[in-house]
This record gives sequence, C-alpha cells and structure tokens, in this order.
Amino acid sequence: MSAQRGYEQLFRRHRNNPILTAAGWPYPAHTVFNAGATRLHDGTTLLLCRVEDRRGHSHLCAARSANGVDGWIIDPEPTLRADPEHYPEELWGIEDPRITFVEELGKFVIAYTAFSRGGPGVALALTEDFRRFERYGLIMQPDDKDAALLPRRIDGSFALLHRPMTDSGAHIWISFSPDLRNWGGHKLLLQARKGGWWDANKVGLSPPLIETPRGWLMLYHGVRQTAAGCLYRLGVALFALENPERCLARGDSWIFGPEALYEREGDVGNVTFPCGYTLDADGDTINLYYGAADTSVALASGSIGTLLHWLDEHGHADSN
Ligand code: BMA
Repeated sequence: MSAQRGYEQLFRRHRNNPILTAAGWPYPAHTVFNAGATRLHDGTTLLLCRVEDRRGHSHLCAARSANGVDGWIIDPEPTLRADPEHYPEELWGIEDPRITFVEELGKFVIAYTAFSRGGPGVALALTEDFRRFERYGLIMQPDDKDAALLPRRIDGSFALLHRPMTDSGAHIWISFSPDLRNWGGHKLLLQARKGGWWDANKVGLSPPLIETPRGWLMLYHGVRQTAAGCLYRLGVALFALENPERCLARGDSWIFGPEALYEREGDVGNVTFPCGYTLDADGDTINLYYGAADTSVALASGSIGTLLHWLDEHGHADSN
C-alpha cells in the first residue's frame, strides 16, 4: 500500500514483509511477533521473537540472519522459556523482549514481560550469547511492561524505562538502580495525552532508546481506543543525553501505523508494535523490527537524521 497522501514517510516497509511468520517455524507455533533485536559482535542480526503457542502462552526464540532480512536460522526449540517453577510470575508466559548491550557488563540485558495471575510485570535476564541466560526475576511488580534498559549508567546508575499502570493512566516512567536488582528514583517521563489525541490514555516505550549526538531518541507506541478496537501507532520524542528525564521535543502526530494488510489483519488487527532495532554501519539507518497484528514480524527502515529533522519541524518541548 502506498504512503498516505501528503504525509512524509519516515519509515519504509521492506518488500519481503512480513519477514518472519509461524509458517516458517521449526516447531509448532501459533504466532511469531514483537521481537527484540540486536547485532551480535560478528555483525549477525539476532531477533528474539515472541512465539505464542496454542495454550495462548508465549516464550522467546532466537532467529539469526547475516543481512537482517532473510536467510534466518531459527533455534530448533524455544531459546528462553517461562520457568514458573522457579519464577511463578512467569506462569502464563514471557513476552515482548527488549535487548540492550551493556558495554560495562559485556552482556546483553533483556527486559521482558512476565505474565501470571498477578498481571504483567517486568523481568530481566542477562546473556552473552543468547544460549545461556542469567535470570534476575521480576524487577517491577505488576501491572508494568514495555521496559528497556539504557546502554550505560546515567550519573552512576543504571536506568530503565517502563510503563506502570497507575490510576492516572498508562505513562512511561524511568527508574534507577546501582546493580540492576534494586530500583528507585522513579520519575514520570512521558505522559499519555488525554481526550481526542492518537496517544490518549495509553503510551509505552517501543524499542530501546536510540542514542544520538542530540539526545536519546524515543519511539513510543500510543493506543487509540475506537469503537472497532485499539489502534497501535508510533510517535517520536527526544530526551537530554545526561538527563534523560528532560524531554527536549515531542511530536504531536504519529509517524507510523497500521496500513498494510498484514498489519491490519491478524490475531489482533491494527497493531504495529516494534520491540527492537539495529543500526547500519552508516550510523544513521534504523532497521525497525515490529510485530504486525500480533501475528508476524515485519521490518521497516528509517533514518535518525530524518527523524531529528522532523522533530525540529514538528516537535515541541513536553512538560508533561
Ligand atoms: C500490548 C502488548 C503487546 C501487544 C499489544 C496488542 O498491550 O501486550 O504484546 O502486541 O498489546 O495486542
């Protein structure tokens, strides 16, 4: 489907979309979506996909590709399974991983949603190779999700973005920790708007923040409730590098949303839900991996420079 009339197209869909589906899975799977993404040290793109089975429970499975588009080598069995025996908060599965490589630790930190009777909460697992994992368990109690770690400490502390549900709505918060286990210093970062906005009532971080010389670039999802169900679209904002609590700019309009058939139709139609990206060697091209309609994994590419330019033109400081 072509770009909508008159609007700048900030992300371009890959012609192979959707790039990963349950049909190509090496073991029985109902749907494959909402994948975390990273580049391994040898340049391989790794997607940690959310795979849902016919119980309705999810686990995570790694798919590796040299070019990030095709030739995927998928683990022959689940890579990271829920472990309710040791982590009862994973009883109904684990979902929506976001991956951050932390130089200081020499490890990838995966923030994911652990789902159980208590609701969804945020859990962490660390790995060097996506084969062996060190689980930290639940670090944010329910109801909380959409979390990702920053790649380095801010003022001596690790920083995590996440989305707790509060009486005032679903907003994005930032919390700090000396050791990834004890968290505090919670601050409201980006608020859902109210009323007739596309991102009214509910926002959440999409992929991990993207570090640019001008600040942390945030792609977040906004949820619009309609008579026909929810619409999950993407917005953009920028935060100060050494003080990520400070919003430098936020766009009023959404920049990417369901248009193609595979985004419009599926288990949950009208959902575009990125959990990861990789950057090309040019330092500008963003390869955004997103779940389409809670059914498949799709890819769209954009440019950091173009997004910053768009924010210069359309963004304004957001004081919450
Ligand atoms: C959100 C998350 C995502 C899902 C989306 C649309 O709340 O649970 O996993 O893709 O809803 O169903």
